[in-house]
Amino acid sequence: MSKDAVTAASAAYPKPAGQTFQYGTAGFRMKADLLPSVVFRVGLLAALRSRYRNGDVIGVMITASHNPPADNGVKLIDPLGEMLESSWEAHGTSLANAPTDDAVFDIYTKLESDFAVKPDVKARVVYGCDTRESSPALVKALKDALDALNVDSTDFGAVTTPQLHYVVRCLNTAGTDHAYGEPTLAGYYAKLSSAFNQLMAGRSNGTVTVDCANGVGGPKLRELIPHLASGTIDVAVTNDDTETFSKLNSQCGADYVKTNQRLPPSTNAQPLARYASLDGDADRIVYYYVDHSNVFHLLDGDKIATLAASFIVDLVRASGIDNFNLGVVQTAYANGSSTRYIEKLGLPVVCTPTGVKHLHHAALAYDCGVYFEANGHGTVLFSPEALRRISTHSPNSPAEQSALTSLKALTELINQTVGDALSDLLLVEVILAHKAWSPAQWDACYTDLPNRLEKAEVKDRNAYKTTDAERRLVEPEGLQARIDALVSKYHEARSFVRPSGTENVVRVYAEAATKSEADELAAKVKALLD
Ligand code: 16G
Ligand code: ZN
Repeated sequence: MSKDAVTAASAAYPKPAGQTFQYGTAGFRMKADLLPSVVFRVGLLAALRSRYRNGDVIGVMITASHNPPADNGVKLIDPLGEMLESSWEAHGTSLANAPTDDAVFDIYTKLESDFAVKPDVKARVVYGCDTRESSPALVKALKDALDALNVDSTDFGAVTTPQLHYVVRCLNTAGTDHAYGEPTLAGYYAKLSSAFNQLMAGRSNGTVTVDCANGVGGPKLRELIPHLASGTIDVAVTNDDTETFSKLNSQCGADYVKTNQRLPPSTNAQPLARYASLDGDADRIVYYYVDHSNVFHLLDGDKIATLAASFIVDLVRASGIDNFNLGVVQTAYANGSSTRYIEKLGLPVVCTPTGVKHLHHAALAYDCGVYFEANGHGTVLFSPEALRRISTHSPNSPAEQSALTSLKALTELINQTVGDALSDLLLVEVILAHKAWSPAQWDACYTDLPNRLEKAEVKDRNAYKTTDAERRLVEPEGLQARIDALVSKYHEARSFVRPSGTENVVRVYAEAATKSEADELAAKVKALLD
């Protein structure tokens, strides 16, 4: 590696003056025009990480998910398709904040020597982006960094975030006994659809209408649909205009539906028909429907988690597999009714801080860990031992055989690297088909407590320190006691305050027995902040 090559390439991407960057919960995310230097330096970090991992393939995804069209972002994907190991986030932050090209190079070489990275290991990186107008220029910045370091790199173009996670895992497991699949989009569609078609054999589930947030999920869902066996489901694709950049995540998409708890205005909703919305990079999904009185009902990540957990538990029992440990992982945002429902099912449930990496990590503790954020990001993980037991179990009856076959197919249908809206869509469709449930029957499992999410601009969000999986504040001192005092005045109430990991705000969540109580509690807690 030559210093000149790196500093000369870096000079084309000067750091904007006066900006401080931080690798946060979802990588770097901000207005796209501030990002070229950050993306260039993330390219260097990806190369270093790959070499540190002895040439494992590292992924770089350029996306700002559900954020507005003017934003963009970048994050790294670790070898098995997980989020970047948290201890490396700080290295991303220090590279991004290096004031000069020389400083960039010095930090890179210092990390190289601190990690004893061997000089002869060749880095391998794959990358992709969502459909934003700013993506091609950022991809170019990334490619320039990879080329300056002579990295063996592959451009996957516009892909969903989970598709890139899938490819990374496939590449790193190829030829092993835990090979994950063919490392191409064709391989991804083949894997999901063959599992889906097997699970849907002889079943038909009617129409589901999918709002694609005018993001990359639209074209990718259209690529998936022809692989689904005819007669199984009919997927009606809406909000899939990726040419008009300003439409991305605007008045549509999973975040819009979840935050506003209402239909995208473009929906012509038919009573009891199924609707789903993806977010801008298709790693989140929520379902919803309107009833006969035209009242909107949201089926969010909590509802998906409970649906999946109860279905899998039933299949495991019906297969004759015992001592199988299934747990559900949620965050503080999970509706209190969902938590109580899971407890009633007799399943363990744990709460972690917000952010996929925390949930994912906690889910690894189980034979089968079901994790979802209420906002619709989630998946199901099967441990290697659970997969081994499922594949070697001998059924004692045709009924056990049939349940076991379904269980095996489910492990193929679910994207186990990260929450994946396309995989989750097929999962929900399969479960509803097996249970012959309408969305209203699904919804009837439990009734959400009314809730309210607010954000507050405060002087310093870093003054807010939480504990107990973000459910309680330890600082500012005395504030939690005042929140507790308010909460005690309402029925079935709960409220918490946490600093956002992606925006310069503090979030306030409240739930209570009635809508007016939840709204009032949220407003009163918000009024305590400064
Ligand atoms: C990020 C997280 C998402 C979380 C959100 C919370 C990942 C990939 N994404 O988008 O899971 O719900 O942050 O944002 O981890 P907040 O900290 O601003 O509330
Ligand atoms: Zn997303």
